[in-house]
Amino acid sequence: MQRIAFKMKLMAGCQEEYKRRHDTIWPELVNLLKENGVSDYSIFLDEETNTLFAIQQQAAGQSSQDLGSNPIMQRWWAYMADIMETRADNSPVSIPLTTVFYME
Ligand code: RM4
Repeated sequence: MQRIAFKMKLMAGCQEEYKRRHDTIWPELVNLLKENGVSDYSIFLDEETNTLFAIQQQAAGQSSQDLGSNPIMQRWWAYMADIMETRADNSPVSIPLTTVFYME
């Protein structure tokens, strides 16, 4: 198991909508993540900067952000593209973060 973190950027004024869409996350997307070893996945929002901080466990050597070739993830990213900073293929701009402290 490996714990990884990354940040993404939310468009201004979209906090409620971002939370609403994740409160009603598609079951098929949750299944896709679990089938690919992603678990214990949280996303936090820094309301001052609209930075999204994501942390998750990965068991299969790939994170949620590595699943962009899957049609379900492609649909989800297209659905989210109007409220997030994205690349040309709709994938959210995801910046990996480095662990500098851990306490069990
Ligand atoms: C985020 C982002 C990520 C996805 C999660 C479920 O908004 O799109 O790629 O892993 O949702």
